Amino acid sequence: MQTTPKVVAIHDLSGFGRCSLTVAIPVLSAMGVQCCPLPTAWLSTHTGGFTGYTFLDMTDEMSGAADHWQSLGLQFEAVYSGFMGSEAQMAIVERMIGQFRAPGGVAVVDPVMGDHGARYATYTDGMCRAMARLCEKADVITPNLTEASFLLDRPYADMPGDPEGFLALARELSGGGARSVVLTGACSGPEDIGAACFDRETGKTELILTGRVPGEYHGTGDVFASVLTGALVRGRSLEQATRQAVDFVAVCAERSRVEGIPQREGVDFEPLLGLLTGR
Ligand code: PXL
Repeated sequence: MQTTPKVVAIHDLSGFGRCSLTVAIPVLSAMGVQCCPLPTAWLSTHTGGFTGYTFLDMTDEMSGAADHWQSLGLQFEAVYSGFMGSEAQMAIVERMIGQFRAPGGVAVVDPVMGDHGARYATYTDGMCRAMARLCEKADVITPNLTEASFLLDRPYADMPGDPEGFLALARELSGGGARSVVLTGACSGPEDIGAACFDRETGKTELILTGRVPGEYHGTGDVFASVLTGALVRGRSLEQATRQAVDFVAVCAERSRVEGIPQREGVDFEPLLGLLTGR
């Protein structure tokens, strides 16, 4: 029998508006992966499309939790991080990669910082600089185009819009092949959407696309990175994992469109979790 792989998921816990841990836990569980959550902050809702949300920074708890886990000798097949609550948390995640990534395991950093050219409300310049440093310690990063522009300290307006440009950008973000990159939001035109990958194992780049669903939903990046992480720890190649993530986000977006789900509530993924089981 294959043992159940374990992933430490370091993201916020937002009570309403599917994203972060409320996505990562069910997605990884459905994929047959044990998700061990380490919340970076507790919010009443996520910060996109809501006002007046509460925000409890969990920085002080994180180091203590890491110390406890170390005393237990825990190791994880993946250390997977997303939305951060403070600048200091990036250094804690870096330490956790060193402490907890099992031999042959993977550190997936989703450098959650913003979208559509703008930073998320709670992010500062210092946090974005610290996130760029954390990405250097990752095995796989999953930026969108906005986050790519922050990581490279380049205007969003200068980000590419064509397949060759997306592929070149994915390669550039790898830091000379030091890490694999899955750049989300890449496309070949208005009809499709997906990701541009650079795989450091093969040195190859590839565009992985699907039909574009009209509309926009919050938290799709978190669904994407969670499926990708689950697939990687289940032994899939970067290309296979990206294909599974691209396809799953597309069916979730399509269902949400058909059901008329408000954008800020995130994608209606729960009834679709069965698509992830046993694959
Ligand atoms: O999906 C990214 C994300 C995660 N967590 C929180 C957010 C956002 C984006 O707005 O606000 C709390």
